[in-house]
Amino acid sequence: SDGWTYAPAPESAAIAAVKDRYLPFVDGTFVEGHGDDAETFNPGTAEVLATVSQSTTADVDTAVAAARRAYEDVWSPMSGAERGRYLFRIARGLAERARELAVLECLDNGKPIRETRDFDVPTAAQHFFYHAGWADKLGHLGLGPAPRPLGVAAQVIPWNFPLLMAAWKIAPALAAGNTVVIKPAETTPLSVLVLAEVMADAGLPPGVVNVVTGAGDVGSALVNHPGVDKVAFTGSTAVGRGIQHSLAGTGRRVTLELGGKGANIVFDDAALDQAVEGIVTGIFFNAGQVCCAGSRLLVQEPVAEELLAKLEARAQTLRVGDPLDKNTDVGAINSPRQKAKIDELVAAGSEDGAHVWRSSCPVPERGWYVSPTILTDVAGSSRVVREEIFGPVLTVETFRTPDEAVAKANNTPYGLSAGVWTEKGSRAMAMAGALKAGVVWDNTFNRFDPTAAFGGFKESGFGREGGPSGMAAYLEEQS
Ligand code: TXE
Repeated sequence: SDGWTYAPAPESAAIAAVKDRYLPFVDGTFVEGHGDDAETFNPGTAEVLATVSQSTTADVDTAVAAARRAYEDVWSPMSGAERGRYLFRIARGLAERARELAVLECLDNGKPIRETRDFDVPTAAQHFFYHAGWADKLGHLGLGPAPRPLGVAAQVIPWNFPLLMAAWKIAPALAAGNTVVIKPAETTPLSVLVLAEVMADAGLPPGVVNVVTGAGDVGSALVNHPGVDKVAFTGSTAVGRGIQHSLAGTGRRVTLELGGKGANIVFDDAALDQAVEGIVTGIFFNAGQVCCAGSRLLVQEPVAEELLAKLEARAQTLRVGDPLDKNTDVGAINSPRQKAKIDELVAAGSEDGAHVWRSSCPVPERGWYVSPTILTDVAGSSRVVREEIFGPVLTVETFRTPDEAVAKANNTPYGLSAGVWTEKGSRAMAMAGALKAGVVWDNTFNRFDPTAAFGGFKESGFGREGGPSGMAAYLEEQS
């Protein structure tokens, strides 16, 4: 419906298009950062993929100053209709370079090509198409007579959906008339730097979007920069909390999208085969490195045994391996650090008495892989039930009544996502009302749409991305 088509370029060309070295993008040009170069790795092979010139705090100053100039002189005075045309051109540019971007994202992140091709890249383009449509209709947001942009937005994004998180953050900011300085995660900067090329090719005026590179120190300098009016962060709860502290009292607008520990709740009347597919999507999509993953399965006692047998049989069929292989279901873990965290938590669960089931699918010798893992007999107090694992690891608990399911699902400091599997519509609605989660899926899981607001209750953050409220987060209401 949005004119999406896949680019016909052969994959070898897309692999050959990966450059040896990448530069930050500031004020409309790719410029050397003033930090030491850093390497980014291919998680599928553990080999160096490319070298990336790193920004410094001084480079952040330059980028914020460029964004300020672009905001004052060009972008905020521009009509919404004209801004919308740039966003449409960026969306089309993403579609044209879809194959290249899908391969690059697969190589830099480790997720399967099937996911980058069918999800990350097309959904990123959709976000630009959707927000392009808002740019000349801001007066219809219900925000009063004059929705005003905020100014310069500082955006820090994680490594699990690099291109898509960039699109989530940049598209609404630009549609609303803000300018942007964005920092991708240090392990996955490449697709965002190619997005910068797409934006430059779309003729986006210099300074409207700037991409700085680097790790947490650069991210910290960016979000704490006095020249910034709005901060949007997606990442760990610990860093998000720190940002909230350091910005308190500054008057800067903040939205935070943090961790999760989503419950996937299966009632005894559910269509079990369909539920199995939803559970698999919920926890093995992107190898579970998803903030809204359905990482805790809660199943009603009468069907627990049958569901678990079906689930283990299905999980055993998942192919773990080379992310570039179109038949791969579960790719690599993004970094050795993340893999170590997953392994450590599974070991802790085992020590706490959990029964560990693990797929016997062969796994490549090189690269960072974790096979699908299911933990049963887990104690409610165990770290595996309480902490975000962010890997292909599912815990399983049982319940008897809907009230017990709600109590267990809500027994977490997080509140991002939940799933409910039942054939009774009234029960699904009642459960949704009782669950403290920003998104509740009914008989499905991990479905996303630019029209729907996404964000967390409780310690999963605040503010929404997507839909009209996502736009509102980049606007000030003036009467
Ligand atoms: O996150 P960080 P990490 C969770 C997940 C994962 C854990 C750790 O459980 O295992 O967090 O991941 C930048 N000021 N999520 O360590 O450090 C950093 O450079 C400003 C859930 O990778 O939060 C990167 O660009 N920025 C999550 C981004 O923050 C800082 C996605 C995220 O990195 C900073 C990722 C600072 N002080 C991890 N320190 C989700 N919500 O989807 C780091 N950064």
